[in-house]
Amino acid sequence: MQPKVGVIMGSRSDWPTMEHAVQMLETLGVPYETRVVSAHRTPDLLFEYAKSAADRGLQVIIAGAGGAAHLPGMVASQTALPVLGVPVESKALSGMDSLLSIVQMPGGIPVGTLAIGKAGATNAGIMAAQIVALQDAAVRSALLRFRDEQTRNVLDNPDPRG
Ligand code: RP5
Repeated sequence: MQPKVGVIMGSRSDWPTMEHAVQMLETLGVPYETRVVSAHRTPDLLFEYAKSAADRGLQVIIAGAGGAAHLPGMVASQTALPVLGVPVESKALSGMDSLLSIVQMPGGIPVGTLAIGKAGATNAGIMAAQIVALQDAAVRSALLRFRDEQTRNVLDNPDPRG
């Protein structure tokens, strides 16, 4: 199926975080592609990927990076597609460096920045599906089912001791 979401990350070392975005897209039935694109190590690929994304049928890009996390912002500078940024938890600064690098965009070039780490990647997957769902009834139904199950799971298990 034609991918609607691009999930990119600065390094293979980001995959343990970014796989949570991919898992949500699979759960919600959203076609996606995933690959490593580094702002610093493969800048030409970054430009080529971002510039061609819309013409290739992508509707949203999820970009995860850690440390000096320039990938989401630079991708956003080269496409009018919505870009969701996931700050990967870095060893040195626990992801605060990633978060601040991604969230402090100058006015005019937005990146929708999620939380640091697994929760951020998970929510990036859900939010990308929400954007796709604006024009895709099957994804909308899957999202509503997911939310219902999540609610039911909490209500059916009220005792926190198990
Ligand atoms: C960033 O540098 C990547 O997004 C990664 O989070 C971080 C470290 O990369 P590696 O040195 O592990 O490849 O570009």
